[in-house]
Amino acid sequence: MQSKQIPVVSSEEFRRLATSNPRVLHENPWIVEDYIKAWPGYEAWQRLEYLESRFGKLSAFAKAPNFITNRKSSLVSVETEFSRYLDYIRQPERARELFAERWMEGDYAQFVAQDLPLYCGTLRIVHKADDPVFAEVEPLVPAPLVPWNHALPYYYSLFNHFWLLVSLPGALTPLHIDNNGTIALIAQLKGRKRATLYSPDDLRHVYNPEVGYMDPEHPDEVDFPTWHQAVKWTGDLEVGQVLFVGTRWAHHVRTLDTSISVSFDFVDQSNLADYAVSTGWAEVFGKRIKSSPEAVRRKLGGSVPPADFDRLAPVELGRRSMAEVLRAALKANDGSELARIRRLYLTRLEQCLDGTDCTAEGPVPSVTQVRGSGLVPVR
Ligand SMILES: O=C(O)CCC(=O)C(=O)O
Ligand SMILES: [Fe+2]
Repeated sequence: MQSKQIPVVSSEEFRRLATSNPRVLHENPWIVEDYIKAWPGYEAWQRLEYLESRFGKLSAFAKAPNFITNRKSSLVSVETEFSRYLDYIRQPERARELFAERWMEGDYAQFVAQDLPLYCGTLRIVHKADDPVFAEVEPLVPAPLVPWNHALPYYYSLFNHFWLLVSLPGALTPLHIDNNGTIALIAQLKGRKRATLYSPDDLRHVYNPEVGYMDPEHPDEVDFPTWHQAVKWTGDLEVGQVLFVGTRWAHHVRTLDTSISVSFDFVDQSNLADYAVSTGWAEVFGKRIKSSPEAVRRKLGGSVPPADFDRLAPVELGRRSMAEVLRAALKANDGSELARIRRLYLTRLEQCLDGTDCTAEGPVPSVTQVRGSGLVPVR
């Protein structure tokens, strides 16, 4: 098996690379240094006390591991408040008392037997594009990258994420792909994490539709007979560094020290087409419309025939409704950058809806991810 080190570059070097190659984030993973040290909140976000004062009241799910992506793995989970989870981070030996009566999947005995820290790895700290939280962590991406998330309707409520992740040594995020063709970044504020990645071309070696994703730390020869043909990209992410994961790159992350990170999924000029045809957001949107047709019908101005709410599959309904939302937003076409992005999104979505082409740019394996106890489209 071939192994490669994820390149570490300064933000200046990254600027040069990305300026000359708009697909730089998709060809291999990158670790970019230093630019997050200029965030207004950089120092505050390194302190658990600050994060507790800011987000302690949020409800939180903590799981061991973070989620599962292989049918043969199991998971335990608790539902709690983020402040209580931070008590656990400070004093993991108090897990039994802190989470008594709070086990959702499995129980304390199973948790002890698994010998894996609970991980609150999906704490949602923003709900909309203009959330004030963003001001503390600006810029989320280095120049010359320009995220287009703010132009995509409902982006932050359709399973795309900006999350705060606090974890103990040994905490595990198993191999997976982020939803919706997004590019992911993991920005490291405290402690270290070890990342292992595989390219979209190598997915067929590390993903088996019958079972799920491989465990890169203990490859199973029977379920993944060609795993050694895949190139394994590895790197240790240190404080002040940011890991970039391109569209459909599979990633596995092991926390090495008590750690604080944020993870952010984004869309820019390089992956808008992938986002437009992804089934993830469309399914979430379609299901939401099915469960609240009245509210949505009002919003759509009656442009999607009422009969379609029941008749269409969620993905199809989600796509059609998004096309309507975009057309309505574009009515007052003002020539702005926002309008230009929405026009591109709509054009790609219409190509998919008229049956011409729903395939994404790169190879698209029909992957699913097991998240918690349910199967969801790959994220
Ligand atoms: O930092 C980690 O544990 C992995 C985070 C991640 O891959 C995600 O949030 O999608
Ligand atoms: Fe991820």
